[in-house]
Amino acid sequence: MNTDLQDYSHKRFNILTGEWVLVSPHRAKRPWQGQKETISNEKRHSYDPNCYLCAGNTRINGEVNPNYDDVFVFTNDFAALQKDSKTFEIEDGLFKAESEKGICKVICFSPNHSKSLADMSVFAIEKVVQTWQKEYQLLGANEHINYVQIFENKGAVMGCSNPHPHGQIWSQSTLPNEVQKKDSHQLEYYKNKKTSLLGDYLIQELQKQERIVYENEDFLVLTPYWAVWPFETMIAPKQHLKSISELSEKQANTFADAISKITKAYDKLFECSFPYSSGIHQAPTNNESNKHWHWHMSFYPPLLRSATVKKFMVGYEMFGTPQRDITAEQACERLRAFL
Ligand code: H2U
Repeated sequence: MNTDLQDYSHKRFNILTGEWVLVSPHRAKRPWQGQKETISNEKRHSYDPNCYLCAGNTRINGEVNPNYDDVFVFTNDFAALQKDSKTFEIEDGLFKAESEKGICKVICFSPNHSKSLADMSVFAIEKVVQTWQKEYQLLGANEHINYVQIFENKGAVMGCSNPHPHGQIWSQSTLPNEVQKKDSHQLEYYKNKKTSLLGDYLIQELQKQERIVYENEDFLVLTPYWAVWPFETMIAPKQHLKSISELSEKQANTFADAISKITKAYDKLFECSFPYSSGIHQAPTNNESNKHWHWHMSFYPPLLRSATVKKFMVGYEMFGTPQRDITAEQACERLRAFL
């Protein structure tokens, strides 16, 4: 390993977004007298009569959830994007706006209110993966849907409004900012080399063996070289696949295994139900070949030193560049201890 990276301030390049992250390994020991989060380790009941996501309960709009057995999907009652939004474009001098259509869904991972993905069996997570695959295809088939964003906000510290295990799917006409960046960098690389940018990166990671947290037959879980969040990880298929719809049945299972392994390790790291935002970036559903896309899932957890000390993305990071103290290699080593 290049020890300069562990001792001196430096910046690292994110090949997918074209952005830099500032790394300050010498700073990890600074004292903390700032805000401490309250992380609840209180055991929840498997059913909460007041939860709008529990089976058989009534949602805010009056609709009753079915008595679902595993995964349940419904259209978000407070959707951020409207399916029938009027089509318009405004170009008024320097004022520019465009209409945006979309469909937003909520996906309940389990009827059991007390669980999170980390507590669920690989078999149960596989059902979530299969539902993601189905929704990606279903939503993507709509004429006005060109991108499907699957994500989960876990934990009150991430702004999650309900502890019931659930995620969301927002689908829309155009590519969101983060996806746009990854689309253009992967395309440029693919045009030049005719290989997958992320695939070639994974080969290099396998050779180095410095940032791989977990590996199974089909997937790598790693702390990316350019990780921004202290314990950020990525799950990526070794095979060059554009989207989760290309996963075989076996790969849906090994993907579920990778999710299970990393979420369990997270919970063990600070002995709490580890908060994070996770999301899948994959090929747009715009009827183009999108051969340059190599799908992957990222976990962005906010916790820094313990269950109660979180990282704030503020100050220099808002005005300059994201910055981290603990290196990706150190984070990998700490997570690997729980696998
Ligand atoms: P978060 O907890 O991740 O914020 O998401 C919960 C989502 O559930 C939120 O987007 C939706 C909210 O709009 N919701 C409904 O669609 N119906 C309800 O009855 C309550 C919440």
